[in-house]
Amino acid sequence: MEKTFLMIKPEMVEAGKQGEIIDLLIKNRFTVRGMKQFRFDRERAGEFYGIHREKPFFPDLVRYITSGDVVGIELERENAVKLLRELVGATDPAGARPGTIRYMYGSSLQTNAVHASDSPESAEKELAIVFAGD
Ligand code: FUP
Repeated sequence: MEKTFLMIKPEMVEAGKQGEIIDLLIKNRFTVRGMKQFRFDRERAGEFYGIHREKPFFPDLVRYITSGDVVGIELERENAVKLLRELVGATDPAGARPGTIRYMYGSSLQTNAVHASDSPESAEKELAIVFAGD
């Protein structure tokens, strides 16, 4: 069974929307294998978003993702990575299709509600960072 990783971002946790998102995942037949609410420090956030380190939006992205608690969720399903990306929708909520999480809950390119791994390799790396030492 394929694994993937979903992260509920700070503005969603702040708004108490975790339950709604988890409900959507379960309704879409993902199995929750692990879950953790925590706050990134700058170092771990930089590691998590390491692929974006040279991008102009990187400092802002780290400031935002360390601004409050997030919920990291290990998920399992056949074809989990692709199906979760479809459920999550386009990076910019303005371009996300109706029915996707980012269409329903996203409000800007930065505050786009959730993160989902873009490949099995990214999922493995992100799960290792988030659940390290547990
Ligand atoms: P995604 O894989 O859909 O989460 O999107 P990316 O990996 O391309 O981007 C990672 C995060 O950086 C996104 F959640 C949104 C954020 N971002 C910005 O804040 N500004 C930008 O100009 C581009 C992306």
